[in-house]
Amino acid sequence: MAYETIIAETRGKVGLITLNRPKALNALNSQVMADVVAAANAFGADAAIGAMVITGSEKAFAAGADIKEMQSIAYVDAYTQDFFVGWEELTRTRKPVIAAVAGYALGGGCELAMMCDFIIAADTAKFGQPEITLGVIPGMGGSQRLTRFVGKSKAMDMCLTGRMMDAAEAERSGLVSRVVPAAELVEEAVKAAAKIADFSLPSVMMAKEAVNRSFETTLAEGLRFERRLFHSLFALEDQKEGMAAFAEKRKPNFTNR
Ligand code: CO8
Repeated sequence: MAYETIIAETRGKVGLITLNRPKALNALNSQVMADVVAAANAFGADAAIGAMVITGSEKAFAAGADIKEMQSIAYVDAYTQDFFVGWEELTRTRKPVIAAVAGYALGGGCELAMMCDFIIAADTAKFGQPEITLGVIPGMGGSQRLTRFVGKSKAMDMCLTGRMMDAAEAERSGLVSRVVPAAELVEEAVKAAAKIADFSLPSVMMAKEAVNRSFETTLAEGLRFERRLFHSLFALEDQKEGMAAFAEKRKPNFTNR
């Protein structure tokens, strides 16, 4: 399907979404939100797809929400329309989503990356929550998700000063899972997604659900939830296949059943 502001394509079992507003450094307007959510939902519903990658350009993953679209919004409209709540739909995608970030991931761009399941950064990546410089604050999860990723002190530093973090600092502080050379970013992210897509989809989905639950509940409840999911995997043919393949020293042939 053709979209206005993104390119959606498949690489084997991987759905690749590339933000494509080069003249605005991939600033996130309402159309980008609609396109990304629609593409993620389409890949989510496609049985041939096991994982997704969201990326931008070499210069910018996304330089934030579209300031020019936002600047004249009236409070009453922002509130009654629950401005940008639509991005939350992306976080309900049940298949894994990897953010592949090169260049600027600022404001809503950093927040979009953090909505994904993990972030692979190019050595050129720069993360920041510069909303304070515009007289506002993060509005797509920056104050909440960044704090969970990097802790209070660094999150406060980023949100209050608006400074940027480079890829090395982002890796050191746990914001990104790995840093790769810029020229290999998309290839590495697609490779990671392809690896995930080769595993048994139900177990991949449960792993994602279990890790995400740790953000929303107590340790005791989370451990119980994880154990119940673990038990339920023994109802799958893929558990029998995966363990038989190990015992027989061969590669498993998962069927997602
Ligand atoms: N919105 C709209 N247009 C943008 C944005 C943006 N966020 N960022 C860049 N652009 C445009 C520029 O206006 C420029 O357009 P034009 O050529 O027509 O003038 C073009 O992209 C290229 O940008 P620059 O010329 O500025 O490129 P530089 O290389 O000189 O600078 C920077 C790159 C440093 C990234 C710079 O563009 C910049 O500072 N951008 C803004 C960064 C920012 O403040 N982001 C936060 C935005 S606010 C936000 O994200 C809030 C999220 C929460 C919303 C949720 C609501 C509920």
